Amino acid sequence: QAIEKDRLAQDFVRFAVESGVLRFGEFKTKAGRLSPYFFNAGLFDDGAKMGRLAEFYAQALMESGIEFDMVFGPAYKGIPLAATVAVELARRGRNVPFAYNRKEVKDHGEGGTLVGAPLQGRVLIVDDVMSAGTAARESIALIQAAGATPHAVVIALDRQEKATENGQDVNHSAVQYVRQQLGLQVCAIATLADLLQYLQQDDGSGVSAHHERVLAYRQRYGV
Ligand code: OMP
Repeated sequence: QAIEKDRLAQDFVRFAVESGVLRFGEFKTKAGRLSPYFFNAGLFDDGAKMGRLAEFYAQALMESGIEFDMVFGPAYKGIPLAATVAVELARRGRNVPFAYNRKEVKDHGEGGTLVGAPLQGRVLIVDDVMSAGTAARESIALIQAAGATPHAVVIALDRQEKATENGQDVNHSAVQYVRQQLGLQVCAIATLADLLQYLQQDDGSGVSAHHERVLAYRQRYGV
């Protein structure tokens, strides 16, 4: 099973690099760190790429054995993710309800901030990246406020870097915090370790040139 997961992760990293979603250069993260790589899920920008992405999420979820009653996509980037993952799960014989939130409260029409199926039972949050964990905490609070149980999180990429609390780096990652302190299960299609493994191989595409800088970044901010 570990081998399967490894293969899925390597296939996914290659797919993300080839789609131009995972890029190398100099990027500022939400936490203000200067990163030699950036994963921009918004660049899965056609039907084929979204379909393939959803297959990766569904496969990773099925391999993880995580149980859940419904999926939730946090605005904005989680919305198409939750929708397409729900479609892919249904295609694989597992039809579950899905919901998402809007960022602006609507005071007319249907009202409120939640759209889709009522939040209930064990909720699986579908999101793109976890770095410092700010986005995950917001989703968890929202699900709890609706009276449902935040049960698990599935993300495409776990950056495996130090979380921040009140602007200070701490010694655990956001994923570790969500797992250990909040008690949710977390499944990532790929991690920073998988990215480093991918960059180590010399397949002639030139990606190995980035290995050193990504490694230096991990030494500074990684857990
Ligand atoms: P946290 O909320 O700090 O966990 O950061 C997650 C968010 O960071 C994502 O939802 C993105 O907005 C952004 N992000 C990426 O999308 N890709 C990256 O490679 C890095 C980040 C980031 O800013 O840390």
